[in-house]
Amino acid sequence: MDSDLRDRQRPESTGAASSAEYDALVIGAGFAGLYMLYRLRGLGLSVRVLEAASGIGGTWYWNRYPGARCDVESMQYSYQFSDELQQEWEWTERYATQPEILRYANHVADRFDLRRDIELDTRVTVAAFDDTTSRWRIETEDGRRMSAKFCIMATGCLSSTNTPKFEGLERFAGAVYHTGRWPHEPVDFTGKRVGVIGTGSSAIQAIPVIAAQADHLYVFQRTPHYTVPARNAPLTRDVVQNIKANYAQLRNNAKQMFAGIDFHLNQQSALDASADERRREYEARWQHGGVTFMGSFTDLLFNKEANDTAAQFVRDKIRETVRDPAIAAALSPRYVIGCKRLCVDTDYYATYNRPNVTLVDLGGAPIEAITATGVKVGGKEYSVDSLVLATGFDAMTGALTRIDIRGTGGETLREKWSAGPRAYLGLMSAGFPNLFMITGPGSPSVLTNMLPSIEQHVEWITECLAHLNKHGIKQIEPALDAENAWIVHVNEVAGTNLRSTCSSWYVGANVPGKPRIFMPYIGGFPAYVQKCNEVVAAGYAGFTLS
Ligand code: N01
Repeated sequence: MDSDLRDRQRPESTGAASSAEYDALVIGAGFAGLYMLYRLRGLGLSVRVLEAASGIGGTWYWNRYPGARCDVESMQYSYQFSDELQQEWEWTERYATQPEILRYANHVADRFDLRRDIELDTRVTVAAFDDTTSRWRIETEDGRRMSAKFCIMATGCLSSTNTPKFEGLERFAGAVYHTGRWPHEPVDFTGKRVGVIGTGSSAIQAIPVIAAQADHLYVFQRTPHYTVPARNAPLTRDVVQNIKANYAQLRNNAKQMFAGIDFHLNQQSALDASADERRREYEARWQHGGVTFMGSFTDLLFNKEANDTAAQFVRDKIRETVRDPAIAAALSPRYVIGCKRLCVDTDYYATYNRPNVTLVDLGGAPIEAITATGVKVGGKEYSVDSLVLATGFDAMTGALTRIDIRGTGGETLREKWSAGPRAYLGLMSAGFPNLFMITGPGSPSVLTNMLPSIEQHVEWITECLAHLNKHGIKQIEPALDAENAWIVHVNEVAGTNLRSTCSSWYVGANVPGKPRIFMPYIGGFPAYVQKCNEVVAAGYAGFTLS
């Protein structure tokens, strides 16, 4: 790397320093930040990764709630940039548990000697672009300052937790846990009455495990979510060896798929199939387990009538599983299946047959209040000793807007995004030169397997920085018209998909006051990658390089 990119390089890459200067600062040490560090080092840049947590792993560091595991299969929810890594690492279950994924992240950090450039317990509060020096000034919560030519946000899509302003929450005398900020010490619910608020993916994983331990569990449900069985199981030696022998093929197949996951997508329309054929297909996928249920037919997310057939199949399963018809009805969603993110569970519906579990259906109404001893709903108080808030995240934008990010002329990202996020390809936002986002809003991100999406962004950014260096370019940012055109496209594509039709965190509906915009790009991983590659091939079309 020549002096253009390294002009203010720190003399060495270990140890903290005040007012330190780097080529690049990466915010976040989850899977995105770790790989970004590895690649930037490969360019010969001085890099520092700043991480708010006391350990690496991002979402897998924080989300330690009972039952937490990934619902993308472990052999695919892993890096592919190093064949040695993917050959040597041994996943033990079809869906890896949170501790196993965290061990994997730590293994990666050690294997590639990443830790010496990561500062833990370092929360970034300010990132401001200095127009005179063309550098990003970073301030941390503990008052340190650093600067860098490039600032890369690896802050995650689901990392800023959402705690609704429940009236009286601060008065609750028992323990309160958020699934996204679970304590590191074991939490024992034995003999306790526990209240879980929320029934999204986190709750659906936690509820069966907490129910098996607690004296009594109350589940406060605002909206029922669809969930399909995981059918988790230990990975056999044969399965692992077979995948490892053909890993490149599997990874390539996955890249051709909408969600970046290799699986069999039935190309038939649900409406062209007979009722019997549909039942057989849904049943086979239900028995197989996992999110690939939505691949039963090609039009489930494009045609409401087709979608209804899948939704009805799941409602029938709920009725068959849950003995009390009134509870089964309350657990049965009526909206488009796959609109809110499809959940994957182990024994979720069956848990409602347990005598120590009570479903409190809010019927869309708000929780009235939290008292010192319980949760008040419809004039009735449910006494609990502990509260679990499984209330999700300020998704996609929260981790970015809670940092005071200031671009050219002092414009804040918060102001710019006040009516919804605006970014070109979800990678950069006009007015914020040399600031990159990994899996930002407007990229496929949360609609895909996050690992290949992260790798694609990291590799795009790496190639971009190498290009800038090669051509002596100091600054890159999107042209406003290209950014606007991309947002129009993101919205147009969203409008063709049933996923944009309900209240979900994809549209910011879970956070009061958040603008309702479908935030991820729903055109699919292959189309998105093609667009990114075309932009590069055309000399970074849509970007201003100076
Ligand atoms: O959060 P959520 P999550 N009063 O937003 C309810 C990923 N993930 O943490 O549906 C009462 O889905 C809210 O109700 P409603 C995955 O992408 C992955 O579960 O808005 N209730 C909902 O039921 C997932 O989609 C994995 O009406 C309130 C719940 O809280 C994403 O993270 C595992 C409320 C929040 O559900 C987020 O999942 C876990 C209020 N004021 C998570 N506010 C795996 O890979 C909110 N709720 C397995």
